Amino acid sequence: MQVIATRPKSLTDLQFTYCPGCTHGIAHRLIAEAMDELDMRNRMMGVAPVGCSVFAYKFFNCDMAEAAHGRAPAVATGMKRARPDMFVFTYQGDGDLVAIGTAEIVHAANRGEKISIFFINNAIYGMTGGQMAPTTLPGMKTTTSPYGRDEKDIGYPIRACELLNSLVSPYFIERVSLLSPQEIIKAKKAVLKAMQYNKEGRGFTFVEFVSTCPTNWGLDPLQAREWARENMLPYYKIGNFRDKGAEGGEK
Ligand SMILES: Cc1ncc(C[n+]2csc(CCOP(=O)(O)OP(=O)(O)O)c2C)c(N)n1
Ligand code: SF4
Repeated sequence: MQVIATRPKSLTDLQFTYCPGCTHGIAHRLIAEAMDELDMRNRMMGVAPVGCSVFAYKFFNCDMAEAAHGRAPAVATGMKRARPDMFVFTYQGDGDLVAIGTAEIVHAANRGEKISIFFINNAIYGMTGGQMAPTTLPGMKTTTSPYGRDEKDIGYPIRACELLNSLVSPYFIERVSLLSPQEIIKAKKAVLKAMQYNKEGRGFTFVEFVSTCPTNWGLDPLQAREWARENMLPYYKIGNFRDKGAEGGEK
């Protein structure tokens, strides 16, 4: 019998703990497939975040560490500097990366650490019950913004790719979405590119996934995808922001 799809070797056999329709599992799979295809697993070290993906250290079948909330880029920096022969990535939600971890991500990017960051933007704090995140959209209702985010009071949502793109050092920055099979195929290409650059030791690579949290958005999985398409994609525009490899190398 011809095998056309298997579970990536870079994922363990454990069943994911994510809610039905959550895009965390898709992002895990894309990263694991890239690790397999680029033959990086035996030299890969990942850093898991705090949030719904706190158990990422159980799901990825490579060396993994767990960082305190927001600190993954700092932990990854230490790992990569201590073991430059290894490949290092972090996996972080938006509460983790652009709230409590804002300083860590900005400075790791600014230093041009040779690590990959995979950033899951679902516009909300998922694990803790749907509180407002820095990425929550204007007018969006959450448990801590029951009348909708008021940008005059709270400020506008932070766009991580655009923020990091203001820095000189990052090597690769791209925002992708996980809302349809076609978009997932495109997302895979960005993950592969980030991982390839990681393998070649080129520099700091960052991929943001526009994601869904059906549970805390109070929608079913299909409605959540449509909601994200209508509301998130106009604000979080898909595209490549930086690719120094395509520009012919280091600037
Ligand atoms: C220092 C610290 N502050 C707060 C928390 C509580 N906390 C756990 S997960 C989380 C938010 C997670 O949201 P996000 O990073 O967006 O990930 P998601 O669950 O949506 O995937 C918070 C505030 C914590 N664990 N540690
Ligand atoms: S709460 Fe949201 S982000 Fe967390 S697993 Fe469920 S759907 Fe995914």
